[in-house]
Amino acid sequence: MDRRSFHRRMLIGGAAVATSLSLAPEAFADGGPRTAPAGGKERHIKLFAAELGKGRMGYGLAGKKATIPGPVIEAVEGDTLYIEFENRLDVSTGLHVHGVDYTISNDGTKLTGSLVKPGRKRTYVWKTHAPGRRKDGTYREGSAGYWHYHDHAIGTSHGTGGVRAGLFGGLIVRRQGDLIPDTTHTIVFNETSINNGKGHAGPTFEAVVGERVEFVMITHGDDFHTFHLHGHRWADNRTGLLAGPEDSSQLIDTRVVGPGASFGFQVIAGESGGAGAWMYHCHVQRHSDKGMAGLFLVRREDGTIPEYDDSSHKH
Ligand SMILES: [Cu+2]
Repeated sequence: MDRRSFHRRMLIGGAAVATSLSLAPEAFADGGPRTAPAGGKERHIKLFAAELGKGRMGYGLAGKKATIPGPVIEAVEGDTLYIEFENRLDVSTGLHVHGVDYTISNDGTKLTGSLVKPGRKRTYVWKTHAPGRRKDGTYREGSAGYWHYHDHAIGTSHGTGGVRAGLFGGLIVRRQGDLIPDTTHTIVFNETSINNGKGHAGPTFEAVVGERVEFVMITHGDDFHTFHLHGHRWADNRTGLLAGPEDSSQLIDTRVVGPGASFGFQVIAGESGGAGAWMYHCHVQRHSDKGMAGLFLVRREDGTIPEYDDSSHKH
């Protein structure tokens, strides 16, 4: 995105918030943050699983490379996702998803006969729904949330080998009107690695002050961790954002996470502390001392970062 137009958007967005404490989409002036459209669409995605060498495996979108973590898949409540999944591995695998609606034949497990043999394809159908009322009048929650998908077949019938190798990715289901970020990053604590990186260290994420940055945070493996981001905070609720002054969700900058869990949030990069090399890391000291940390590099508009020597951090 062009930085100048971005900066202009931020100023307008800031003014809108200052005059109205509501975050309802209609509160934004022209040029304010984008919001999620109405759901109800059919989304067709081609996803594959492939070897990445040295025992690593990843997911990729057709025409692109497989990565660890796999691509973030997005939907709006009411959408149906048709995931045409191709198994390029030499073992059977499947797609197992959390949080959304699917029939047992879309479970992605051996038990349910919903795996894909090497070289074969299968379309998994993931549905989502908006909040509503059941026939008995009770409230039914919607599908919106920060979810994830992963292998549930390789190594053991729980996918212990596949997940260890890197077969996982984020799934975001938005509610109509949810704020759309400028960028989204996935952070996966997998055993004591971050995104299966070398020496436990996580990737460097970059932003310019004022950008709306979203993080999807997933945990796998056998360990519990405490996710922490320096200089920023978020709300402990579905979106990570407070809806307004009456929203009593707790503001946090750490969150205890365990295997199979996921959550997400958005921050305005450097909103309160400005530009800087802001660390994110596991706050279990034994884990952070092993190197379970990464950087959220927030630059000034001119590209510089205070108190930070780029050259000393190049690996
Ligand atoms: Cu940890």
